[in-house]
Amino acid sequence: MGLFLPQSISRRRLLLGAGLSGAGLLLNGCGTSLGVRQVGNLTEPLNQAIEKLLLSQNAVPEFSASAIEPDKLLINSFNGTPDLDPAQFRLVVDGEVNQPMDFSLADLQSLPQKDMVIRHVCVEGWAAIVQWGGVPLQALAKLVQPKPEARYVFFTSADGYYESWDLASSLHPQTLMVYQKNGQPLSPQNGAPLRLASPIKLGYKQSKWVTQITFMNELTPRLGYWEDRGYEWFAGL
Ligand SMILES: Nc1nc2c(c(=O)[nH]1)N[C@H]1C(S)=C(S)[C@@H](COP(=O)(O)O)O[C@H]1N2
Ligand SMILES: [Mo]
Repeated sequence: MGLFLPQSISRRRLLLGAGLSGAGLLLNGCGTSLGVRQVGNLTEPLNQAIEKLLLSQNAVPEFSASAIEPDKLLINSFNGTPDLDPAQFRLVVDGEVNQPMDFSLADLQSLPQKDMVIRHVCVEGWAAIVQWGGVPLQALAKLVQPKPEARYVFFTSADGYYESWDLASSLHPQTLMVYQKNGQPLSPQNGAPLRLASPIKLGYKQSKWVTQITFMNELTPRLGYWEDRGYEWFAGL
């Protein structure tokens, strides 16, 4: 993956300032391992469909930190814990976007952090109030700029797990890509370096060990690991 050259940034800024979309003009095909600190300064409007969607979404009430139930979050992994080196980790964000990118863990941690205390609900009959800390998927979307046709998001995990979400749920203000649990770095068993967390979906939608997030126009026959074994796709709470 190429570096994001300052030269490219200033050229990009120039083009954006001139009212051009900047789509696909400036970076090499495989995207960029960021200067998030620099890119974060570039504020671009999302496409109108997404702007409208973001405005329409209300936050679910959160719990206070004293409500956290540290012992109640059970480990639920279909295929053990994959061995991921946080220093080598990259999150690829691609698909139907104007600007595919990849992020190191440090890149993600340099973006504004959001913490939330929410209830995690597993379909197997247990639940736990958990604090998660990370970056809203919405913020990553603002960087990669989904195309107006994007309607779904596909999450690929390092253990062979996979999930697809509708765009609205993916861009909900409390749908986060998290690297902290209960104020501590996420443990490997809970999905480190990076997992999904959201109060609006059942536990099986919340992929651990996420390595790739792909915006899509259509769903593929692979809906999700558990969905392809009979579970419901939307799985809203
Ligand atoms: N990659 C991956 N993500 C996953 C799973 C899994 O097996 N692999 N299990 C899911 C299920 S069913 C639940 S309830 C939660 C459990 O998260 P935890 O193990 O951190 O409590 O992770 C979800 N995400
Ligand atoms: Mo679950």
